[in-house]
Amino acid sequence: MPPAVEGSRPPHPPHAQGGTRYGATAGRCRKAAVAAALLVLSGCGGSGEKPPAPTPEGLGEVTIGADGVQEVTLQTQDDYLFTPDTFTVAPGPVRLTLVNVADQMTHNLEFTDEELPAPIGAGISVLAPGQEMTIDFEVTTPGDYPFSCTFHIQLGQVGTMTVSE
Ligand SMILES: [Cu+2]
Repeated sequence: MPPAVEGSRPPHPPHAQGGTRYGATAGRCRKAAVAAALLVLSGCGGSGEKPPAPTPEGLGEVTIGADGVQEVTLQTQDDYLFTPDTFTVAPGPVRLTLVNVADQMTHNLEFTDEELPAPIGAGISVLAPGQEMTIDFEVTTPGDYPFSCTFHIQLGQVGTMTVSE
C-alpha cells in the first residue's frame, strides 16, 4: 500500500486575503469590526427580529375528532428532533399531522418498515420549512412503531408510535 497522504498540503498554499496590507489598514479594520459588533448587538432582541413560528397547541396529545379518528400533532424545527418523539394511540384510525416550524430545515416522517409490528402504508416524504402535512392510516396490531426523518436519521431524528389497547 502507498504511504498515507493525510496531512499533505498543496505546494503553494494561498496567502490569506489582505495579509500583506494588514499593518497599513489595521486601524480601519478595527473600527469596522467595532461597528459590526455594535450592529450585531443592536440586532439581538431588536424589533427587526423575526418572531419564532407559533408552536401548535397540544403537541403529542391524542384527541378524538368528530369523526372518531384519533388525532395527534407532532412538530419539527431547526434541529434533529420530533416534538414530542413518542405518542400512544389505541387500535383504530389515526390522523397524524406533522408541522415543520423550521426556518431552514426540511424534514420528513417515515415509518421504519422492517421494524413495524404491522405495515402502516403512510408517511410524509418531504416537509419543507413552514409547511405541515396530515396523513391518515389505521392501526390494528399493538406494539411499538418506530419512525424517523430519513434525512436526519444518522443524527438521531427518530421517534416511536405505540399502539396499545
Ligand atoms: Cu429531519
